[in-house]
Amino acid sequence: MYTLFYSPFACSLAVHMALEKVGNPFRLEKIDIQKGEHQLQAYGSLNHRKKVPLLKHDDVFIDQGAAILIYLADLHPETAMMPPSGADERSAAISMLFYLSNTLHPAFSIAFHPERFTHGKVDELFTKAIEKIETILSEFNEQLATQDYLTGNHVFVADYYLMSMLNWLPLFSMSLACYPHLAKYQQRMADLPEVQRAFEKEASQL
Ligand SMILES: N[C@@H](CCC(=O)N[C@@H](CS)C(=O)NCC(=O)O)C(=O)O
Repeated sequence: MYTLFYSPFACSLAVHMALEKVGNPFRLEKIDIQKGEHQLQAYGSLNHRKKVPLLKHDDVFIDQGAAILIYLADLHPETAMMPPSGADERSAAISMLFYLSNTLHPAFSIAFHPERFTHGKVDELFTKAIEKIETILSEFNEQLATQDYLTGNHVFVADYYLMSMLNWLPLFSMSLACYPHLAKYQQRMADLPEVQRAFEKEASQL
């Protein structure tokens, strides 16, 4: 049995989408980061890094969103959430997942909490983070002019990860108006049943 420790509409949403795609019963444990529940001892005893997502799979605990996504894709090859080892598309799919996790997600983390990352000017760091996000959105917009999903014409777990982050743009008064291919991509992703189920369940938990 899987248990996902998540906060509504945080990056854990990507893992939620993947679990919906797998389709086996799973439990959701809400750790509301807006209320600081991730800082509480009860959660810290499960995940000393005090972040979501955390996945419990029987006796195994695994954190780091990208790692969890690969873990689930590997355990459920029938879902085709990652290209299999040896497939031509595998390198691009892994590379994209790492790019999201080590470049785009940290830019959002800085934009959310610039004060955590500098002893200097918070406003300047915030502006830099937003510029980084815009640069990456432009890059993806260009790629999506000629393909339906991030690394081609198949949905892989990196798409769930990006989808969870696109949802944060309005929090920074940003939109996809200047990124038409990315806007169409967001709609295409929003139409997927696993994405719809995850959104609906998390919206009901706000
Ligand atoms: N490196 C971690 C980062 C996870 C992360 O930053 N999660 C955020 C939610 S999107 C969180 O728990 N934030 C709470 C906080 O930083 O106080 C991963 O990739 O899973």
